[in-house]
Amino acid sequence: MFTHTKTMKKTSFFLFLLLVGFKVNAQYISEVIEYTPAPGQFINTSYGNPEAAQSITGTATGLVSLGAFGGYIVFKFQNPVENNPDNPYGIDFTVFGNPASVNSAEPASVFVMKDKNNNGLPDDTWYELAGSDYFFSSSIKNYEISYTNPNQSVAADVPWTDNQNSSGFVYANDFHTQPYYPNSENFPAVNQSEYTLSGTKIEAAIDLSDAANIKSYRRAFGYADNHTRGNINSPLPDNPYTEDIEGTGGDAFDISWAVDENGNYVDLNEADFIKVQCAVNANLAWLGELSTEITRALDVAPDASVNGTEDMVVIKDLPKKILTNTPYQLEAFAFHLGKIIPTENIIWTTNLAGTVINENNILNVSEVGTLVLTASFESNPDIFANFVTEVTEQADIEHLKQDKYKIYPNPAVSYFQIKNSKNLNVEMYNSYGKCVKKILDCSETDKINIETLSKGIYFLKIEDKNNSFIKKVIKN
Ligand SMILES: [Ca+2]
Ligand SMILES: [Ca+2]
Ligand SMILES: [Ca+2]
Ligand SMILES: [Ca+2]
Repeated sequence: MFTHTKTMKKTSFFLFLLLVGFKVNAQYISEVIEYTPAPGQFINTSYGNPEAAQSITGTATGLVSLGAFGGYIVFKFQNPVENNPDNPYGIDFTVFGNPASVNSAEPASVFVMKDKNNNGLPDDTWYELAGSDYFFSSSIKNYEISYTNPNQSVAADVPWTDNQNSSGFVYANDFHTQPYYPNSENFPAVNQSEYTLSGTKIEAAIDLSDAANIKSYRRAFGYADNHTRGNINSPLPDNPYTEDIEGTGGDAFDISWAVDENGNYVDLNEADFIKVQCAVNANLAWLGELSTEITRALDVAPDASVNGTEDMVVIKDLPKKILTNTPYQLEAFAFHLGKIIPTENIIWTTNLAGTVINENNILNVSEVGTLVLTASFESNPDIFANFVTEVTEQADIEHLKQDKYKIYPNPAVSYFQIKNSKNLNVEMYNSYGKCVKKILDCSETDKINIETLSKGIYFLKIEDKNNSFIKKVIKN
């Protein structure tokens, strides 16, 4: 808990008076200094050009897309953002994205910089604000991705390679027909053959199993375009340590979460510059790439009278389905005001008999059913988090392999077939999410006729006895 001595309170009070005289009103973004998006379906449109970047300044609600992983924007406020201990829940500023629900998060990492050399430029050290997922083993620090310009006059898939030996595409879709690679007219600083973006990549928590209701689950705290808005005229920010939306909602940030390049917390009294960067590399089927949007940001004023939950447990997501007699590594962290408590132990409990969690937090379940995992503070069992997953039989494991149902030929002209298919239900969606074909009891020998469909990208929702998969097929 934060406790203040009387003298500290007095000092803060005078500081508060000073600030009120200084700021007059709440501070909004005064200047966007740099905007370098990754390729994406909104890039080079009115949501992805230099004017869009400027639209997030001031009190009006703008909209700028950062594109796929690594795209970023750098902005400042008129005055430095203070890390004032009297700020509600420690929150110093709020960034507003546009998630419509808890299932439409497009998480971005946030970094802060002090203008140490006092030249008014963001040429000093960036410190990442370590959010809830920063410490997970699946988060990759120093992730680098290189995008190659497909050099077409219309939308085309943009190939990428990363420093983890992976490659893929930012897929073109039918919604947006302009090239997705930042063009020279809007982005003269972006190399027109290839460019590289780097940052911390967090694992996507997306669910494509229902093509009509694609989900990207919200992270616990510390990411932009992650949490829905509340009352934007409220004087209070959201409390990031509760599920509910308080005050303005949006994504609340505390400068005290700043870490150095080794992941150690650093003490910063204020931030002169703020950078927001898309932190996930993922495709959302017919919705296109996961890409952060930012609408505006707000500085938070001190109010020492505000109280609320300050402790939180964060559990790393497991798959929505897990297998019996298979080891899964569990991870959970204890936070106080968003900083890891190194001395707090996590206690795991579950609802299913035959569940073992060993001293290395390896989970093994022997019974099928709905598993509810609970992780709580050892010092206070009232502070806990739950995660729910379905446990299925070992025999299902083959069905979890995405490669099993390969589409061929792909691209296809008149028909395609589905490798290994047997008793499958297949639904075919166009890029507007409309179902254009349904096939029941599909087998590998079935040639699925697409002669009458118009050219473009389609998504197949393939369901077998146990699972559903989303596959992409191109009709030429
Ligand atoms: Ca703070
Ligand atoms: Ca500087
Ligand atoms: Ca909250
Ligand atoms: Ca968004």
